Amino acid sequence: MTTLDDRKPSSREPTLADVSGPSRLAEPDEAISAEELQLAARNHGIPLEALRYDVTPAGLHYLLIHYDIPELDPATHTLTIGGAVDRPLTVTLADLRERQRVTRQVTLECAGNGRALLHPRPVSQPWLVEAVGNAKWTGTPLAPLLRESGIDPDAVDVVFTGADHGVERGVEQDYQRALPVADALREEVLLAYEMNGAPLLPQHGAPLRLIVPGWYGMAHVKWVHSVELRTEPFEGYQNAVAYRVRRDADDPGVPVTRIEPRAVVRPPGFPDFMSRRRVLRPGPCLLDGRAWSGHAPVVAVEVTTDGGESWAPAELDPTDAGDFAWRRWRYEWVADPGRYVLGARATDASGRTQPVEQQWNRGGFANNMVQRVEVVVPAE
Ligand SMILES: Nc1nc2c(c(=O)[nH]1)N[C@H]1C(S)=C(S)[C@@H](COP(=O)(O)O)O[C@H]1N2
Ligand SMILES: [Mo]
Repeated sequence: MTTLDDRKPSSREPTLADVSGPSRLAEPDEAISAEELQLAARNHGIPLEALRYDVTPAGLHYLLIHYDIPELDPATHTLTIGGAVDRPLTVTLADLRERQRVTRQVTLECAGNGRALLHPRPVSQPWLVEAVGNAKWTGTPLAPLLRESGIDPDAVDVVFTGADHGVERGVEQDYQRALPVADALREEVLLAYEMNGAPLLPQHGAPLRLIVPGWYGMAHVKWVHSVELRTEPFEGYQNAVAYRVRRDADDPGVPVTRIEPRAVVRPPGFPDFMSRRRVLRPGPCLLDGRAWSGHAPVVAVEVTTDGGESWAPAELDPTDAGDFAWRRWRYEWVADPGRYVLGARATDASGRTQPVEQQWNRGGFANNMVQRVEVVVPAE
């Protein structure tokens, strides 16, 4: 593993580049490093058994925090709306709470979900399939506030700035992400101050975060304090450098936006402590899990017990949770003694579905390869 000292030749003055290397791919047989483990310990995934809950309890929801959780006081926190507007606004949390109040169930998934399963592995937060959660977010719609500020007709992007600060590949920055104006004006987009009926927890963006239903996690800016309209496309790091699907380092790539369809299996039976492989008693067994897509509602889920060789249709539970919440699926299986590799595949109303083989890209983004759950059914 490269250490800080390896990168610090004594012959020159230190720079920000000394704290972070370039983005890189792991060598073919390179094990997960202590740096990746450090990120994995900070940014936990949902324990897959928690797929049992329609609404993910806050402490079981996945987490992704690029820098440090900032310290913000809800009593004095303000949100400014400025830039290319006629009437710049500053509102307090109390002002936001007096506005229209909306609660929406939204499935959040990190764009890097699945990254650590890719070959070669992009070195970053090493997610397997657990970077997902489905919560009830309460707040006020963003669009009316934008309209009240009088958007310049030439505005193209809306930049959201969080209070967290850090450095990434040598670039010092506040966490900032832009949305095209039309996407920011969607009626579903919320400035959220509650999660599952309680004030936001520090790690989930307290006291205020953006919720962009249907989009991968990076768009849902936490600890947001500034909203700025721009008449030129935003070229900040998290839009122009990170979060692009690229074939190689020179490819300008395409921006990561909406969530690709995915179904996950709630692992049946009980696990081995180290390997997490499952042990299941022979006989009838209900397989279930969750499925979601940010493009269009999920219309079908299929199940495999042989690692994707053959597929059988699952049933979708009825739902009133809205188009941006995951949906439960179920499948009646009879487990005969043997070894199995379980997985599920979602298809949405736009026709998008999931590949069995990896769709590789440099950052490991938007990878919705079918999950593999290894199960052993011992003969009794
Ligand atoms: N300010 C700020 N907002 C942020 C992030 C961040 O590091 N800073 N991480 C983003 C990413 S990459 C994801 S996946 C989601 C995770 O949200 P959660 O931790 O509430 O699940 O927050 C997004 N919003
Ligand atoms: Mo993310």
